[in-house]
Amino acid sequence: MTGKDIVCKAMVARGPKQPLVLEDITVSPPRAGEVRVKVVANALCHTDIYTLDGLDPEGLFPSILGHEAGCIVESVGEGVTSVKPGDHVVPGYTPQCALPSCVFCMSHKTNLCPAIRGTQGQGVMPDGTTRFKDKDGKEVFHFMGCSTMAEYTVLAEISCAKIDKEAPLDKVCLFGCGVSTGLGAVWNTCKVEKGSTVAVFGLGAVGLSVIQGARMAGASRIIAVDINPDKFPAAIKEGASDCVDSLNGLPSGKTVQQYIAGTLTQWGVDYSFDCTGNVEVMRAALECAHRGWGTSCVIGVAASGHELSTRPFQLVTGRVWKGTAFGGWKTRTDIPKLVDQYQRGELPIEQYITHVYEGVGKTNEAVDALHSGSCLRSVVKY
Ligand code: NAD
Ligand code: AHE
Ligand code: ZN
Repeated sequence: MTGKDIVCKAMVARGPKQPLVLEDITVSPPRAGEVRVKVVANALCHTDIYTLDGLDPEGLFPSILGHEAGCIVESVGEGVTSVKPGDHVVPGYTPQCALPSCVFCMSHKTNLCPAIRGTQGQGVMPDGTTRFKDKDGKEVFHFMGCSTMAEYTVLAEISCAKIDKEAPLDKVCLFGCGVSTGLGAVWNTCKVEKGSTVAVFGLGAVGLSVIQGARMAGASRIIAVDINPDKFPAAIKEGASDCVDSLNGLPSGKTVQQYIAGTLTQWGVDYSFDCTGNVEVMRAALECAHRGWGTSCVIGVAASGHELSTRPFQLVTGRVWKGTAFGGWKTRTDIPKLVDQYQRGELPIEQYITHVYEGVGKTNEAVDALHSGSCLRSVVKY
């Protein structure tokens, strides 16, 4: 084991639906195969809030949430070779062990490396223990293998995407989750072709990045759907051709799926994406997909206990239902490439940063902003 304990500030999630608590925590040195990082900036994702609200069946308390961050390596544990102190990394909640024996890492069909998924879901490091203690010496759980609502955190080496040191960490932190997920859902999971028609349900950062990805893929028509029309200007800027207010803007007697497949289009869209986490919306997204071949992709994360339903006839008549985790990107190989694309000016992401805060202690304000409906991503700089 190398190094010493670090005492630093963190926002601790003490219980469901409670504000985060600013506390001094002790972060142990990284053990074999682990990396301790200084978190420079952390963006909030809807999944953090969903877990804080007690909706995640895997949610644990007390824990340190956060999984969309830009970090600098402080120290490394025994055997770590792919990063060194001073390197810049974006943590990935989907690791990439890259071992020839990992059928998932060796397959081009998926990014779902299961190497540490079991312990990650239990809120501990791969050896089954935590690196966080509160001021009373009690253990605090990790979250999604990241826990970036702390000034320092410990990651598995296989979760660290090493990126260009010139890239601004308070911007490229966004590649740690939402924006990468939306782009990857379009480019990797669905492989949307030029000329395709697309419908996007939910216009947060994930839905807007689906629109951005679809536009870049050459989609001919992009239908943007939300219950909050304030989201439409941003959707149009990203490339939406039609906006649908599914709460107050539908012709009477029509569901949103009937309006899209029947009125806006004859047979439905080639691709649809759920970016809400609402299972009724997931159903609508499937049912507005084109008869014979339309594909619908579930991105949103549904609350504990919620299940999908549709008439099997929808699938018999050629629609395909699929889903994506982190847009299919392989963390260590692909995040650095997305960052490079951003650096070259080919992939703008600043438009998603609507709120900025200074200091980890401001994270509750960032949470409130995300609840407000006017926020896409709030970035907290530590
Ligand atoms: P967000 O809260 O910023 O955006 C959600 C949007 O959906 C909002 O604009 C909201 O008005 C809209 N909405 C809510 N109910 C709706 C309805 N009934 N019909 C239409 N629109 C509705 O969230 P986000 O950060 O963009 O994340 C979106 C979803 O994606 C969340 O469920 C999040 O947990 C999930 N997510 C999944 C992955 C993955 O890998 N699968 C990655 C990141 C986020
Ligand atoms: N823990 C939940 C599921 C949460 C979930 O689906 N997470 C998404 C990422 S959301 C990022 O903002 C995911 O990629 N899941 C794959 C995985 O391995 O966790 C539950 O239902 O138990
Ligand atoms: Zn996320």
